[in-house]
Amino acid sequence: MATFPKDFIWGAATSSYQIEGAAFEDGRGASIWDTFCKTAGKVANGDTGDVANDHYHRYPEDIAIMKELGLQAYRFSFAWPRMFPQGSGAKEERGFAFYDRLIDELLEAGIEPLATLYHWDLPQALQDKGGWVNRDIVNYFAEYSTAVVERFGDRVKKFSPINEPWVVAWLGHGIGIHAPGILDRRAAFAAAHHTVLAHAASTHAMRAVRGDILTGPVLNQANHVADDTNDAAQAHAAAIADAHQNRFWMDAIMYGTYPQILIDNYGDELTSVIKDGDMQAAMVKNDFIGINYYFDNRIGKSLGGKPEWHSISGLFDLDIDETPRGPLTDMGWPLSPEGLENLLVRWHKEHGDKLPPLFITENGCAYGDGPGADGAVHDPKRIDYLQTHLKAVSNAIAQGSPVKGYYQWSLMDNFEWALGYEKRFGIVHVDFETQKRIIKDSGYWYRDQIKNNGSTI
Ligand code: PNW
Repeated sequence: MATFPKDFIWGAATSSYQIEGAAFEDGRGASIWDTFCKTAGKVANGDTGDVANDHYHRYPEDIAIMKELGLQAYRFSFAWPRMFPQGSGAKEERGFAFYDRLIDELLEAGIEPLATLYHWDLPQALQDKGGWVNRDIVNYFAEYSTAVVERFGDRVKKFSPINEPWVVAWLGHGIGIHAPGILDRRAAFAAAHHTVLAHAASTHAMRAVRGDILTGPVLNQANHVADDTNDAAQAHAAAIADAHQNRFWMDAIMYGTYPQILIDNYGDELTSVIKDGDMQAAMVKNDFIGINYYFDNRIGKSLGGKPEWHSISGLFDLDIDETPRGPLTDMGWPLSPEGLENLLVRWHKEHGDKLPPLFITENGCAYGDGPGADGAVHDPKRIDYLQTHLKAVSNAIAQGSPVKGYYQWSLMDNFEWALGYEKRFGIVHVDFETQKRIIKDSGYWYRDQIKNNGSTI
């Protein structure tokens, strides 16, 4: 049995490039993902977001599905290049008008929007000026943030500036498996610092337009768990990993500091981009913190110089065995629901009353189940994943962690970035040939939990 507060918010999430399609319609400018997808060898099967789920045209059907599932809230993102094809300056009214239609239809269906301003589809024109590595991005992002709240702030009351700045910095600029595909630790530290400044600048810009909106970051967090905490190398690796993934943004936003261990180990790669006053500017009061949680990372013994599983550790000069243990999802990610509970309790203990309300802004898993002979999609492993993670959320709440809502990732199967359409995270199945949607068993299961406020979890 699980218990959730009466006003707990039950939602699901998507992002613009992953579902919208219509990549060349109504004046939309190119984004860095358009460019990346067309670069040979970057995305599985040569997949692109050109059509994706065709949500740009099928959003009424998708909202009808949300309604059928009983979703109370929907987290989506704006495509910056739809509204500012060149990133700044001239506006494209047809882009703004699309989001008017989407938001109005959501409200009509009684579904509360939570809008992300940046879920990785940077206007290519801004990348051509250096993108996240160029400090000017802070002003461009603030200008865009102002325009968004001026237009939509009458109807959208929850905003989040940047989705997963860790991924922007480290997958985009460190190991280059995401757009813009840069492999350079120094560039990644610069991008990371600029996401911190851009978060603060965007928050202030949005609040200057309206006082009645709630804003907060969305951070992808994980525990980094050493097999043997008495092993000095493992303990060191765990501390570095925790610092660059979790504490970098938490400490900056809450206290205006970066973890000393990063400064000690990477020196001017980080400090050279910090200007006087930056760290004071970084500190910003958030109305909530969004946490995206998928899995914990294992930190094992030295491999003798060859980091195995994913190469972020290699980038940080950490020689550890990261091979995950136990059953894996289609992403190769392990199952660690206890990690979600630990994380939520950790922030509550560390920050106490200073910690704003938390939302789980993403949580979910990829499994490839498709329609069976009966036409239904049976995905018991996804149900199990959602059940165990929601139980973890309820356990954390019982220990005092201020979690106020949960947005499942993802409403529907979609373009899973460099892994293309093969990895299916949806509680709704999508046939990408026909665009037919089928609610999976997990979708019906989630509908029942929403109805009961999770009381049978
Ligand atoms: C998130 N990791 O990305 C994104 O916000 C979604 O757009 C994405 O579809 C979803 O998770 C599933 O991947 C992540 O390497 C990408 O730890 C990579 C990691 C975590 C989250």
